[in-house]
Amino acid sequence: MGVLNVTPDSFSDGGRYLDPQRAAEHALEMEAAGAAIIDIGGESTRPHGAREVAAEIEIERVAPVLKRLGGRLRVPISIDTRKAAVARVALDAGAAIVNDVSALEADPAMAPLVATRKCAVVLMHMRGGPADHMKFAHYRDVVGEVEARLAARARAAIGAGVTASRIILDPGLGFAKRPRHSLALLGALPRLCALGYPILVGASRKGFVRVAAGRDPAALESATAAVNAIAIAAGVAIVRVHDVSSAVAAVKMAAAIKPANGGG
Ligand code: PMM
Repeated sequence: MGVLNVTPDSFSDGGRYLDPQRAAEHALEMEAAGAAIIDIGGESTRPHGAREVAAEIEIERVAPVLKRLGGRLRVPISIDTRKAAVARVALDAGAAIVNDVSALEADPAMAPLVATRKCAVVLMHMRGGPADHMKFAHYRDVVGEVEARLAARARAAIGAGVTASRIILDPGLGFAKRPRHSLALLGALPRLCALGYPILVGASRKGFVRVAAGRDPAALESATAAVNAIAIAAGVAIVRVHDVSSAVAAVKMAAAIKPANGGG
């Protein structure tokens, strides 16, 4: 899943794709580089100091990009939003997946929308909102608590009419999580995969990767690729990334090694 942030302030690519033409070109570049999904977002959710954005502003940012992409991408589009009004516009413009970092909690209209449109949905674990989630980064058993919460959100979605086979779960690395929490969750991916839903992991360039790799962009990309390879080897279905070429190489490599059938 290639990330396209149409925002002025996302932590790694904020401001680069505010021009709709440039954003659409980048989506096509990511597809050419091997992305299987393009995730478009108009609200920054970076860990510190993200500002809440009105639905109208999110729509003003993403709608022109969706319009330019209309029919030009072969891969599905995912809309990264917590707001039903934004998701509706994106679904009308052809998006196939709603990526909701609030796991359908922020907007009561979101679950019915996803259910009636029969789109896929990413339910991500977070506590609080984009502006204050780090206040809630306290756990006794981060893996157990995230696992239980994701299972509960999947049940809630099914209760609201969402088909189970359209649900994707995401531990929400870096969201209401200190680096040690994100690392513990990465160590427990087989357990999250055992919940029975495809798992999505977004590690790309996040703070806990920076802790390991430092600020050098090449080192950060290598460390991100390492996390992606490990995630795929652990059974993860989707990795959300900024640098698609490096992720495709890491994913292909990990997938090539994965079958433990003793063949050859
Ligand atoms: N991370 C960000 C934004 N949206 N969505 C999902 N499902 N999972 C994530 O980990 C996630 C997300 C923040 O990263 P960005 O600002 O680089 O997009």
